[in-house]
This record gives sequence, C-alpha cells and structure tokens, in this order.
Amino acid sequence: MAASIFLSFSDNPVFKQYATYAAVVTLKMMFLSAWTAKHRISQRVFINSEDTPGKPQYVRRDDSVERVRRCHRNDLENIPPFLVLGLLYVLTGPSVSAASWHFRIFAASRFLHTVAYLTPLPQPSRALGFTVGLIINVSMAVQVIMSGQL
Ligand code: GSH
Repeated sequence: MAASIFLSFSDNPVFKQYATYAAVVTLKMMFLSAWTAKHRISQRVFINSEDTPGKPQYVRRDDSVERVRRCHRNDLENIPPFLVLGLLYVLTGPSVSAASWHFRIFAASRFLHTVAYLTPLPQPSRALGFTVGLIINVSMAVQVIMSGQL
C-alpha cells in the first residue's frame, strides 16, 4: 500500500531514512559553498570588484577555486533530483531495506565524487561516483513511474 502523504519521523521508517540521508547530502553540498569561500579568501581570488576594494588585481580566476565550483555545480545537478525523486519514491511504499540501500549508496557515491574531485583522485573514481548516483536516481524515478499511471 502506498505510504501516507502525511509523513513524520515516528510513523514511517522509510521517510526517516530519506530525511536523514537528504539532510546529510544537502549539508555536504552546502559545505562546498563555504569551501569555495575559504579558497577565495586564502587564494585572494574574487569574482566581483566590490569584494576586493582598491585591489582590482585580485578579481581573477584560479583553478583551485574553479575546481570547488565545478564540484559544487555537479552536486547541484544531482542532489536536488535526489531530494525530489527520493521523496516520491518514499511515497510508493518501498521496503525499508530497499530504500535504505538506495539512500546509502547515493550518499556514498556523492561523497566519493566530492573526494575524487577535490583531491583530485585519478579517473575513473569521479566518474564512478557520478555514475552510481545517477543510477540510483534513475532507479527511483523508474519505480515512481511504474507505481503510477501514465
Ligand atoms: N555537467 C556534467 C559535465 O559537464 O561533466 C555532466 C556529466 C557529469 O556529471 N560527469 C561527471 C563529472 O564529474 C563524471 S566525469 N563531471 C565534471 C563536472 O561536472 O564538473
């Protein structure tokens, strides 16, 4: 039976799992904003002239900052879809075990992607992180579509 749309931590263990992993990956994604800011300040690499008054030479690009930004952008391409698809998937009433494996593997894949991008680790480690997360999102989307009516 499909899960109730009125979800809470106490009465739906699958939603509890979803909420926990959603918070973890969202925090990880938000961390990359702070990490970008840290790199900008320590490398003196600013994007706007008002961020470095009187020092226009610091309005420049730098690969260490761009790398963190690319990593963050990749999270933005993958984590919001997880948040939407994961919630819809919870509403299809999956087993706790199947759902937790989806959420766990997605979270692990995004941590692998981040570590591989920022270290950087040799490919295909980053591609693996990206691909596994993508497969999980596709799997949840397919299950949502299959449990609905087109
Ligand atoms: N928007 C991505 C891109 O332009 O590369 C789509 C494909 C993708 O996400 N590829 C992964 C990646 O880490 C695995 S190679 N791409 C680098 C990036 O998004 O900066």
